[in-house]
Amino acid sequence: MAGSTRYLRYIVFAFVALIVIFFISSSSQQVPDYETAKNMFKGQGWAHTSPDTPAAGGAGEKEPAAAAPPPAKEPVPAEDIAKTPQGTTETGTTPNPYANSQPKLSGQAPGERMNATFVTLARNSDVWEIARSIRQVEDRFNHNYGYDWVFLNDADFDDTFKKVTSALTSGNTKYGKIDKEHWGFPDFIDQERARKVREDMHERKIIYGDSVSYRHMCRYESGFFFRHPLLLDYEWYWRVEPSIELFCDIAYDPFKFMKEHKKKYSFVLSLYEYVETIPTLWDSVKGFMKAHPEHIVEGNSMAFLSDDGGETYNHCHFWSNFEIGNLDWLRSPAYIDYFNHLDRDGGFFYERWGDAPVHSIAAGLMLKKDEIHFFNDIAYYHVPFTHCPTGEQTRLDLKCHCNPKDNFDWNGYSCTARFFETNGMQKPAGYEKEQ
Ligand SMILES: Nc1nc2c(ncn2[C@@H]2O[C@H](COP(=O)(O)OP(=O)(O)OP(=O)(O)O)[C@@H](O)[C@H]2O)c(=O)[nH]1
Ligand SMILES: [Mg+2]
Repeated sequence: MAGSTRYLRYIVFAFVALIVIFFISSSSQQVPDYETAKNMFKGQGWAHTSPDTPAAGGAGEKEPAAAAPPPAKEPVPAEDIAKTPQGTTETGTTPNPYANSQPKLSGQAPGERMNATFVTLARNSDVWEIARSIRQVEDRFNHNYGYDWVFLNDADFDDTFKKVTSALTSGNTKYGKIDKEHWGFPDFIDQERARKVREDMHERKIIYGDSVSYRHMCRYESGFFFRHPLLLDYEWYWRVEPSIELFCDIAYDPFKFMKEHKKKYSFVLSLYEYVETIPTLWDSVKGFMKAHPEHIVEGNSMAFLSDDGGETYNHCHFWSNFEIGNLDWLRSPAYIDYFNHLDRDGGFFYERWGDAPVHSIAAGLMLKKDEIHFFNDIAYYHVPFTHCPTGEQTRLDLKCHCNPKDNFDWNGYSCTARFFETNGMQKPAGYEKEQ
């Protein structure tokens, strides 16, 4: 009897051991967390050589408790935001009849989520181009995280757009219509003068030089998207345009990286702006600096923007079709004063100021150097430029499918080397071979 009890005990013990082994092996198949991903870069002379990146054991070692996002120093009073015409029926969410037609994956990556969303400005006609972008963002990153996606349009989104995009995304989708006052000529713009400029730019074959809608788009991205009612709920955004490509896995949460490392703005590609589109932008910026010296921070990136201490602009900018950034910064009094100053000078219509130099100059002057981050490990394409990560091991670890020869970073037309130099950062190992 004692013998059979012992056998029974052995059987129960073996059974329990099998259950434990099963749980251990299934949990090891989870997506690598931020720490694991960070370790992938160890020894490559990259992630740990930049002054941006903490030494092992520094910040980011422990998951902080889910904390409320820190408020902007002086948040724009709600009534000021409300002054922008958000209360009208034009804005807000367009009902999405397809929102729950597919089961949504909540995302399997462990850890907390940031208060963050993807944001896309698009027309209904962009549906198949944005579908390609969404598929890549989901496959390479978001299917593990399930972040929301906000779509904005100056017209109503149609059913096809909503159906296709909500089927492709793992997080919630929201569809907003842009208020007419944010997508149109402000009353202080001389329409006749603006029309002549467009004609002249058409003659001179300046890309999008004759387009009214492109100008509304650039002004909207410069000064309004972050104030759309659908964006007010979020602290972080990641801008995604139609027809982009992501070439590598993103094995950690870039939103979380931004927050943990106190970043406010980030980029993957930088270049020189087409001078004809911004002849007086820097004059306007100088006017702003004079009117609001209190907004210009110490330890800024003026050396990235100017070769003569601020007298002239060297046209370097971060390419804003990719951005991960902090919405509270864009909604801060400093940024709003900056945008309003530029807007009054009229260059969105009397020239063809792009949102890329507008955002970049703001980040360069109103953020500290180390609040701007370059994501070497996010491999990206928007016609015609590619950012393919420098460093073979990084590309292999992240299952990249870009050709390193296409990497624009160390090309003479890129400003990324300048970014490294002005920030006193060591360039990624192996960059010389990829020039
Ligand atoms: N709703 C809406 N979205 C627009 C309009 N024009 C541009 N967009 C969107 O604004 C973003 C930037 O426009 P793009 O046409 O891509 O401008 P770009 O990147 O400078 O130029 P491309 O080389 O053509 O990509 C994209 O997400 C477009 O879908 C418009 O008139 N209405
Ligand atoms: Mg584009």
